[in-house]
Amino acid sequence: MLVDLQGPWNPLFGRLGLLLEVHYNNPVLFFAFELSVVVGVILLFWATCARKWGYIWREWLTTVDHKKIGVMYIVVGLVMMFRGFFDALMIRSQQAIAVGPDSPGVLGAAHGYLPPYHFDQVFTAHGMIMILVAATPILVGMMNIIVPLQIGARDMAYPYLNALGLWLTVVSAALVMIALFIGDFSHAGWVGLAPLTELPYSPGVGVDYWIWSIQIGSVGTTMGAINLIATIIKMRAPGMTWGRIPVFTWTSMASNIIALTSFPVLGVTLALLTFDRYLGTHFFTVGLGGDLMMYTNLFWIWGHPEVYFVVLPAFGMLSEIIPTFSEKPLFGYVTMVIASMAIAAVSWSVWLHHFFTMGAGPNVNAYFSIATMLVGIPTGVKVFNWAFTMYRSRMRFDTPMLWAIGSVFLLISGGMTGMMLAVPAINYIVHNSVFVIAHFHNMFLLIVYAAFGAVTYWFPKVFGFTLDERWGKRFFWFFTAGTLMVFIPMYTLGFMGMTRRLDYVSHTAWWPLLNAEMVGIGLYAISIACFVMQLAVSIRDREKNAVGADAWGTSRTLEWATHSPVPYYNFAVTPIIHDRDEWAWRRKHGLTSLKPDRYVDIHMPKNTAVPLVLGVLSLAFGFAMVWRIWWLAAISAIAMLLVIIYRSFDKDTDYIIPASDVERMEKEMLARAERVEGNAPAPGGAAGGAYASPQAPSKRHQGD
Ligand code: HEM
Ligand SMILES: [Cu+2]
Repeated sequence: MLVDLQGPWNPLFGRLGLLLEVHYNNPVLFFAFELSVVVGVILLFWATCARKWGYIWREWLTTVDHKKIGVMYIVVGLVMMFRGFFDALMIRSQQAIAVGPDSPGVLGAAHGYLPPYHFDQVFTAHGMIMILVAATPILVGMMNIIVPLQIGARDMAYPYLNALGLWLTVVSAALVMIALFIGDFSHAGWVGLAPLTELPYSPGVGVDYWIWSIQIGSVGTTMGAINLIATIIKMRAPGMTWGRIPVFTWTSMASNIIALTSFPVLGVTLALLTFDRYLGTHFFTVGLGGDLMMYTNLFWIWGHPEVYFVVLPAFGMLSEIIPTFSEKPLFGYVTMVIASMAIAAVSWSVWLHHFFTMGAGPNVNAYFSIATMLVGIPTGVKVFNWAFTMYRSRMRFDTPMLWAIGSVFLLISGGMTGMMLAVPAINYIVHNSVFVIAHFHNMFLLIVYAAFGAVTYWFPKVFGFTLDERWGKRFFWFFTAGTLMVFIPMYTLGFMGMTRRLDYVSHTAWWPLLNAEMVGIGLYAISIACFVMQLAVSIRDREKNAVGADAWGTSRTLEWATHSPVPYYNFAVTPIIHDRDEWAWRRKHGLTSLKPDRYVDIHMPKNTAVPLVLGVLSLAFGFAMVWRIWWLAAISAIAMLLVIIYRSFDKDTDYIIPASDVERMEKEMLARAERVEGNAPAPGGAAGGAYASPQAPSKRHQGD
C-alpha cells in the first residue's frame, strides 16, 4: 500500500510534474546549471575531437585496474569537493550579508540572497557531499591505489567488484548533482533528522534524492570494504607477514573493518525511512508507535564509526609521509597498529555523544562521555609516535611533509575541542552551536590535509612525475591561512552563542567575526586556484620532473620498489619481503635494481563493461525511485539482476601476459628509469641515508 502524495503523480512520469514548482528564475541555480553544462559540453567536445572515446572506454570506463579505479575515485572526490566548496561559499556569504534587521535582501530572500528553502538545501548538500562523495571517495581511492602495491599484490582480490564499487559511488555523486537541476535536494541536514525527513514534513523529492544517493553509494562503499579486507588477508606477497604490513595498509584494514560493520546499519536505517516515506509505515514518527530518537541513535551508530572510517586512513598517510621526510623509520610501529585497532574498536561505543542533550540520563551520558574520552588515548599514542619520529631527525619540508605536519596540528586542536564536547555538562552549553561545527571541521580538515599530502606524496608513483613544489607550497599556505581565518572565528562565535544553520543572523555583534570567516573563504578560493596552477604547471613540466621508482629518495615501503608510473601488472615478478620497511631494507643492502633475474608469465583480470552497465542501471533505478516512476524502477531492477546473472556465467574473465611481453615492457621502463635518474634525490645520498644517520639506528629492524 502506497502513501498519499501531495502534488501530481502519473504512471508514466511519476512525480516529475513537481518540476513546475522549481524556482527556475533563481540566478544561483541557473549559474550552477550553466557552469555544469558548459564544462560537460567542453569535455564531450574535446573527447570527440581528439578521438579519445576508444581510449577512454578501454583504459578507464571498463578498466578493473586498481590504480585507475583509485584515480577515478579521487577525481570524483576532488570534483565533488569543489562543488561542496561552492556550497560553503554560499553559506558563508549569506551569513556575511544577512546580519541584522536592516540587512538587504534580494532574490526572494528577506535578508541576503538565499531564501530559507534554498539555504537549507545548500547546507544539507554541503555536508552530505563533503563526507560521502568527497572525503570518502578520495580516501577509498587512495587505499585502492596504494594497498595492493604496499603488500605486493597484482590487483585487488575482486577487481570486478572494485569497479562496481566505483561506479556506484559515481551514481551517488551523480544523483546529488542531478538534484541540483531536476527537482530539489533535502532540507533536513546531512544527518536527515527525523521526523523532518518524514513525508508530511518534507513532501517533495529532496529527501528521496538524499536517501537514494546515500543508499546506492553506501552499497558501493561496503563492497569496497569487503574487497580491501579480502585483499589484505589473502593477497600479500611471500614474506609479508602481519608484522611487516606497512602502517597505511594496517590503518586501511582497521578502517574497512569499521566500514563493513557500520555501513549496513546506515543501509537499514535509510531503508526504514524509505518504508515510512513510500509505504506509510511509522518507524520514526511519534504517532502510531514510532520513535524519532530511534532514528538519531541508528544514524549515529553508523555516523560516528564513519568519522573513524575516514580518519584512520588519514592517520596511515601521516605514518608514511612523516618517516619519509624525517629520513627515519616510524617510531613505535607496534603501538601504531594496536592504536589503530583500538580506535576501530572504541568507535562503535561512543555514538551517543552526538546527542547527550537527548535526556538519556546521567548514567548513560557518563558512560558515553568516558568512552569518548578513551579514544583520546590511542590517538595520543599516535601523535607521540609521529613526534618521536620527527624528534632529532633530518626533517625535510617538501610539500607532503607540510601537509602532514599541518594535519597533526589540526588533530591536536580538534582533539582538544572534542574532549571538551565529550563532557556532557559542557556539551549542554555548546550543543548545536557553531562550536561543534568548528570542532568537526577541524577534524575533517586534518583528513583533507593528510589526503592532499598523500596525493602529493604518491602522485609520482602513479604518474611518473612529481607535482610542482612552488605552487604546492602556495596552495598549502593559502589553504592554511583560510583554515585559520574561517575556524578560529567560528570557535569564538560558538562560545558567543551562535547556533548552527542560520540563514539570518540577528545579532549584529557577530558581524566582524562573520566577515573574518568570509575573508577566510576567499583565501580558500585562492588556494584552489594555486592547486589548479600546481596541476597545470606540473603537467607542463612533466618531462623535467620525471622521476624513477623512488621519487623521494627516502621512502621506505614496498610500493617504491616498482616502476613509476606503475605498470598495470604492478610488479614484474612477485616481490619477496624481508623487512617491515622493505624498500629501505633493499636500499641498505644495495638491492635497488628493478631488473629481475628472469621474467615469468603474469595472470591478470580482463576489462569488463559490466560494472559500468550496472552503474547506469542503478542510476536509472535511483532516479526512478526518487520520482516514483515505478515501471522504470522495475525494469532497471530486473535488468540489473539479469546482468549480474549473465556475468556470473562469464568464464572469460582473465588472461596471461606472456613472459616475453613482460620483458619487452620492462625493458622500456628500465630505459626510462635510466633516463630520468638524477631528477630525484639519490637513494643513500645526501638526502637518502636513512640508515646511515646516527639518530636512526636500524636496531628495530633486526629480528622482525
Ligand atoms: C576523528 C575525527 C573526527 C571527526 C571526523 C569528527 C566529526 C564530528 C562530526 C561530524 C560531528 C557533529 C555532527 C553533527 O552534529 O552534525 C562531531 C561532533 C562531536 N565530536 Fe567529533 N569528530 C572526530 C573526532 C572526535 C574526537 C577525537 C572527539 C573526542 C575525543 C570527538 C567528540 C565529538 C563530540 C562530543 C561531538 C558532539 C558534539 C555535539 O553534537 O554537541 N570527535 N564530530
Ligand atoms: Cu562522534
